Amino acid sequence: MPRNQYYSIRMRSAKSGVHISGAEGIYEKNGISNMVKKYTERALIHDKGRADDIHLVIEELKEKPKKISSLPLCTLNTRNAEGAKKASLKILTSVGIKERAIEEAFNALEVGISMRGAMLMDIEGVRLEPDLLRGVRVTRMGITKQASADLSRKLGRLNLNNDTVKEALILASKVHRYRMVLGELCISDDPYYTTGYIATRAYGYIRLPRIKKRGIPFGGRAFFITGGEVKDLIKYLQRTPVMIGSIKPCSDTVKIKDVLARKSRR
Ligand code: WAQ
Ligand code: MG
Repeated sequence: MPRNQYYSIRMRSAKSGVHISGAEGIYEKNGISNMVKKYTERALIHDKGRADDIHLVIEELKEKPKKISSLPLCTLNTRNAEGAKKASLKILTSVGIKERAIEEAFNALEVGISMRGAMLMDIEGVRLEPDLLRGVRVTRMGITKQASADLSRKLGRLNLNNDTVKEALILASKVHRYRMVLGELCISDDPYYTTGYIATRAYGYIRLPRIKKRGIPFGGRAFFITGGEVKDLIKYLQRTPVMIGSIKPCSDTVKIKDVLARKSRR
């Protein structure tokens, strides 16, 4: 038996046919049973209700996960949805995404159709994903034990050490590693989770508090992409195993002008 064999564990749950929650990670063999327990409990205890249908997949990875570092994280002090949108426009247009595309993404996320995956949009806002209802799901990402401990410590100082933030940062770090991806907008579909984020390779992961009002049960993700093979991008997002092996700085509330001035290099 080879040592350091890795497994992708994925969970999704539903209640009366409606999606409740999903989670995933990459683990070594001796971590599997613990995670199966954790993910099952998560599906059974959720703000959106107790799942009546839980799917767990445990898959041995044939490919060694690619190790990358996380995006740096910070938070803007956005006061409401309008402020969050304004900040998103400022930051995302500065990396070449057209205002029209960002408006289009906000509109699509606000109509109330929850997709399982993310929209892919070109910089003009034209949708490029082959399945417009489902979107593209990013899978096969995880974090090493050491990096996870480091991330918990860094987020803990900011009072942000929870699965929602950690998992979103892991997902975004995988996504923005791919050159074709210019930016991302994310709003949780959890009715009580009102902080969203935008991300770009240069600026990192930028949290946007109060991007939606409490009680709204939908959200979504949009990846803004530039020229290249969409097929290859989708294959990377869905299939290439990637693990976060080191953590970039996580900072407290920052001003938008500081974000724009301080581009990190990856
Ligand atoms: N791949 C692509 N899209 C996804 C995936 C995935 N693996 N998982 C979820 N989505 C899409 C889908 O349309 C969901 O409705 C939407 O994103 C939101 O998913 O730092 O919890 O899991 O405090 O509800 C942001 C954390 C939390 C901000 C985001 O997203 C912070 C969150 P959710
Ligand atoms: Mg959710």
